[in-house]
Amino acid sequence: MSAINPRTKIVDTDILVVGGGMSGSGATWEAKFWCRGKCKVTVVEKSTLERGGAVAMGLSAINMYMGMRCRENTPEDFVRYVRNEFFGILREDLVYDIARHVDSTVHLFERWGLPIWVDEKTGCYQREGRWQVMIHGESYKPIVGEAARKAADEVYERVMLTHLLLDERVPNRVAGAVGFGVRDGTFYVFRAKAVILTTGGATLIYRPRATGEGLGRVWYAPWASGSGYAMAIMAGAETTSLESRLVVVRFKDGYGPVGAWYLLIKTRSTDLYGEQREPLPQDMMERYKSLYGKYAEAKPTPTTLRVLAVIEDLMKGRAPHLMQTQERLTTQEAINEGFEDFLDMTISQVNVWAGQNIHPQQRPSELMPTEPYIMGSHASPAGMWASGPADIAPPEYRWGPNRMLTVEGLFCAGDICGASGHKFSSGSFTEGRIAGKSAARYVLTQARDYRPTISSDTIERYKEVVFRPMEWYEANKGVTTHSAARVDPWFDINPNYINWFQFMTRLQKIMDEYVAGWSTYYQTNEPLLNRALELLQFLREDFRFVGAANLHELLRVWEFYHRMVVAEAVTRSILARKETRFPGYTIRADYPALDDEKWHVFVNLRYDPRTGNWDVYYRPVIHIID
Ligand code: SFD
Ligand code: AMP
Repeated sequence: MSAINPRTKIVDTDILVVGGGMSGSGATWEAKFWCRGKCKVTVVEKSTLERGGAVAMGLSAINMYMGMRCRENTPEDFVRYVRNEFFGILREDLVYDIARHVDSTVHLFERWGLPIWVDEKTGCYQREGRWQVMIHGESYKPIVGEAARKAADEVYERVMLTHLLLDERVPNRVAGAVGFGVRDGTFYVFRAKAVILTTGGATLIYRPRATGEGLGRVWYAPWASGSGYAMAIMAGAETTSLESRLVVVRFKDGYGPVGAWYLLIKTRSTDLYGEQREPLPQDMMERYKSLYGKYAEAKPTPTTLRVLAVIEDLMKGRAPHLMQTQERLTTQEAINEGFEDFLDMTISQVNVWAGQNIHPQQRPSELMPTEPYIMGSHASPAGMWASGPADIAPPEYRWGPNRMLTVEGLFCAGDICGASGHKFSSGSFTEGRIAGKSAARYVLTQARDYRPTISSDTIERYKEVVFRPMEWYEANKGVTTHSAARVDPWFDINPNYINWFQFMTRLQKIMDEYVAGWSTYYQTNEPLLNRALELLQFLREDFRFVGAANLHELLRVWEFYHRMVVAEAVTRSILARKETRFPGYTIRADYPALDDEKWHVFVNLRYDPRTGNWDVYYRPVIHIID
């Protein structure tokens, strides 16, 4: 290394938790408990524990709570609900496992100081809908993050991890991870017996609707960079259900969520001509039944179909879809609830109201389907393929400790674990607890005598790889059009390097136009997907020309590298499922109907880190709840 000479810090630990968001906090907290002083737990977060992750801005509801102490729901009820949501494609063992433990997590949050609304008549939590409870949640993440901070043996913040390390002696075994300090440029090497990936989902793989003004404003967190998926894929772990990208209907431009408006405040939404889409009109329902079979009739209407109805209105010129807020904001209580919903969770929506003179008490607000996100915790099951719990997982779903991926010693939770969505914030923390407990048992038993083998050559090689974009920039900055290009990456023209912004723009254009982004109304077909793979290959080749002027840009570069890896996996997964299973999310225009006889299976992928080849696996869907 010439111009850049970062110092190296090597950290030895037993359990490495990558990401300190909802699931990472749960994993840290629970792992520490089960270690009982006999193993070390280290958490690494690219921002801070108190404001890291999707819950950084706060939330207004906890979307997964059974209410078993009030006899409201059972875990079995929840599995049936999620089964309908995902048109039958789910790992019931994983969903059930979270459902049976989630209530205790919510009670912990309350004990730690999170204000949860209580229904004075029943003494139970105030429901938003059947599965959701209301909170005053601006400070949700600081409360949860504090628990992780107090539990962890060591906390590294402002450190972004970029690659997992595989053991050099034991095949297919994780040995740690590397990354860099985003503030001081230290090169970090973590050696561990178990690694838990909890880095959340992926936004900005697809071109967002805001491309100039409000650039980067998206519903899910803009810093959700798909790092955990990418690192696991690059290490050879199996993926699942990546063809099911999440698209949700949101208040236009501010991306305010709709749940509280429909379920708590009971607001209607309509197309431009006042026609409601819930319940679906008869003609729409008949058409959906002929295309998607029995799933179309599920109650409540599956999210994919609610989204599809809005997309079709857009296509037919019946837009804008409107949330008729003025019909319900007629009492002070409803006004308070409506405003608090956004002030707790998506302040930008209130800014849009203020900036565009929208009085929600007087006129409706436009709704819009988002660009696609890759997530395993909301109403989509995208993610990694994990081993299930010993007591309920069938043998096909159990090859190691609970939540271990197909790479030995590597665990997942939250958005990263696939085929088990609808966990939201509470379920993600719960799954983190499950993975943390499982990893603690693993390092104290099976992996007790394991010592990571990582050579100093490997460490030096990764150091070069990680900082190469800064080296490349230093070597070529003399011929740029803008010496202060950092301020305006659009106009930074250089014959030898591209910056992170240009790399991002190219990725988003490919994904939007070829892989079912919003500009094609979420539709694609086989030739488009194959062309996308070709263009992604060129993009991957050009990664060697990406330059980073400083550490902040280096962070952006690696975030978009991770997104590119996920983009390729998503494209290959959509290609591999020759039907339309999740219609409001991804439409295969060449196979527009659902085909349960042939395609009641998981679509999984594996990238081989030695050969660079991808394989597709079709895994069985086994239903274990009646
Ligand atoms: O209404 C690295 N979510 C909601 N959940 C609810 O329970 N209720 C709601 O009301 C929810 N709504 C909602 C939600 C999210 C957002 C953004 C909005 C509204 C506007 C969903 C939950 O937030 C979500 O399910 C969980 O947070 C998922 O948890 P997890 O742990 O999988 O992801 P995370 O919390 O984002 O944490 C990831 C962490 O990893 C860090 N990280 N660290 C080091 N190195 C790297 N390479 C890293 N990459 C990432 C991140 O910084 C982060 O801290 S509603 O709309 O549905
Ligand atoms: P959202 O605000 O859209 O993220 O939704 C929050 C929660 O409410 C999630 O659990 C959704 O599945 C659920 N939800 C949102 N809208 C509806 C609806 N119209 N019917 C049933 N459930 C909904």
